[in-house]
This record gives sequence, C-alpha cells and structure tokens, in this order.
Amino acid sequence: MARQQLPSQSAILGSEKHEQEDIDELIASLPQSKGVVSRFQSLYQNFWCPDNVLPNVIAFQRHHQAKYNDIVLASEPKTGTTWLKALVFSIVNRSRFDISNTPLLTSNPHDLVLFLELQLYRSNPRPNLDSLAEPRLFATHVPYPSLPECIKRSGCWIIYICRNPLDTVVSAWHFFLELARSEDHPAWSLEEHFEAYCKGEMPFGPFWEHMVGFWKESLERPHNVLFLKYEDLKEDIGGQLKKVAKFVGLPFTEQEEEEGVIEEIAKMCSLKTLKDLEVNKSGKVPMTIKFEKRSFFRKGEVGDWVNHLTPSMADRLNSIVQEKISPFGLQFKTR
Ligand code: PAP
Repeated sequence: MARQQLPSQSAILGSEKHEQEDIDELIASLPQSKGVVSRFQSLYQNFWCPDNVLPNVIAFQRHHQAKYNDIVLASEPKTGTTWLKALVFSIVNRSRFDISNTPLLTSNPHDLVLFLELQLYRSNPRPNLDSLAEPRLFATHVPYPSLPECIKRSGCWIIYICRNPLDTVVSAWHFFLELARSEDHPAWSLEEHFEAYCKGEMPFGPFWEHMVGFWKESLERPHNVLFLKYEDLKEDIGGQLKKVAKFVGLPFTEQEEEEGVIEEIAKMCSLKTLKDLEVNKSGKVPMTIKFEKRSFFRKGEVGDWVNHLTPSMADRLNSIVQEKISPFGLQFKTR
C-alpha cells in the first residue's frame, strides 16, 4: 500500500502564512461598520462579522470536519444560548453524570460546550477535535448559509434557539453595557444600540436573515434541524426537553420520566440555579475577548422589553418583524 505523504512542518507554516495574507486581503475588500465587541465589523457573506472573529470563521469554514453524530447548537447572540448549552449538555451526558454530580456545578455552560468560531478556531486554525467524546457538542453564532458544507451534508443535528427581537435587543444592550463597564470602555446608549440592531448591524446579523435561514432549513430538513423558541422553553420546559432528547436520538425512558429526571434537568439548568452557583458569579470566559461569567445571567424574562423600549421603538421593531420574518410563517410571543 502506498504510504501517504505527510506535509512537512515548514510546508504547513508556509501555507498558513499564505492563508493569513489571503484573509487580510479579503477583510480589506469588505464593507465595514463600527463594531460593538470589536473595533469594526465586516459584511462577510451577508452577515456582520466582528473583525476579531472573521479569521476564525474562515478557518472554521475551511478546515472543520463534521461527524454524522455531532450536535451543533446554533443561535444569534442573547437568544438563550447559555440555557440551551446547559440543557443539551445535561440531556446528552445524563448517563455519564448523575445530576447531583453534574459538571455544571463547577463549570460555566460556555466552558462545557465551546463555540466553534469564538473559542475552538480562535487560537488555532486547525484544532484537533477528533478525539473529543462522541457525540461531540459544539455551538455557533454563524448564520446557516455560512456554516461549512460538511456540517450541512454530514447529517449531524443542528438545534437552533430563537428569541423575540424585542427582548433580544434589550438583553444584548445590557450585555454590552456590562462589557463596557468591565473593560472600562465608553458605553453606548440604548438608542444607538437599537438603531444598529434595526439596521441589522449587530454581530452575526441582520437578525432576520439569521432566524429565517435556520427556520427555512428546519422546515426542509426537520430531522436534522430543530428550531426552538426561548419563549416556548419558558412556557413548557418539560415538553421542550422531551422534544430535544427525542431529536438527538436519546428520548427519555418511561422510568426516567417517573423518576423525575426531566424536572431535575430543568431545575439544574434554570436561571436561578445557574446564576446562584459560585462558579458563575465571578471569573471570565475566554472567547475572542473575555466575558464576565455573571454577564450571561440576568433576568431571563419574556416581556422585559416593556421596561426599556418606548412604544415607537417597539412599533419600529414589530414592523421589521412583520415585513422580514412573518411572511415565512415565523411568529413570536413577546409577553
Ligand atoms: P450568548 O449568546 O452571549 O451566549 P445568551 O445566553 O444567548 O447569550 O443570552 C443571555 C440571555 O439569556 C439573558 O437574558 P436577559 O438579558 O433577558 O436576562 C440571560 O438572563 C438569559 N439566560 C441565561 N441563562 C438562562 C437560563 N438558564 N434560563 C433562562 N434564561 C437564561
């Protein structure tokens, strides 16, 4: 059998240097706007990508190798990612860890389920992900059309969480305020933030494209793409947990249901439990920048927007939803 010729170290370094030049050239050619979590953001493949994330996105697109049984949690920022990570981690690992001994007690959900473009492809364009325990659990904010083809074709499971835009814009504003405080940066006003959100100029936005991209795919490939809503999780966490467990081929058994496993997971992953854990009260999660762990847990309510948005702001956002999202049959509860 012919032996495979492995590329030498210098050939790899040479190709990485070339790749970096390629990326710099590409970034220089893209439209740009002021960033929120970065100096600027570029309009790449129809979404706004922070300058410090774009090289990682490109590495992820070029080098990622999906496995058929991967589980990818997808979301727009501030729509319930942290909650979804905790829930799916608990479902998938329930035979390995008893809930009284879950790693969630000692690790933040973002340290247990890593973002592909914000963490795994951050410092290394070719991380070795082959040896991770299966099923591998990943997260991403990258919009559906820009996910690597291998993820779309491998048959792996994508679980998307969506949240009504009124609460999402408010949640994101608080998150960025907290970030500005911790980094000693000048904060921007709710009005400025709202304007950028409505123009679609938020990281990974426009939000309507993000949601509709995954929504359409969930209708076309319901066995591979599950579309969840934050508001439905708030209303019926047990029903949504069953749906997720079944989707990833790990349905709860009758015995588990009788023993209250679903309720235990729901309680462990609730905002109150996670927020009160010492591990989530201090320290930072390293992503492209370091975020305070506590900043991922705030109020977690449906309808908090009424405390922050004026009626005319709400009208404006509702008309964007009406025009750009509703025609696809996607609706949200806002209270
Ligand atoms: P990310 O995309 O940066 O990871 P993400 O977790 O999606 O953030 O959003 C944070 C929001 O989810 C916060 O909403 P709020 O600002 O309206 O309060 C946060 O409170 C909420 N959240 C975090 N964990 C939970 C949880 N376990 N249950 C319900 N909501 C949660």
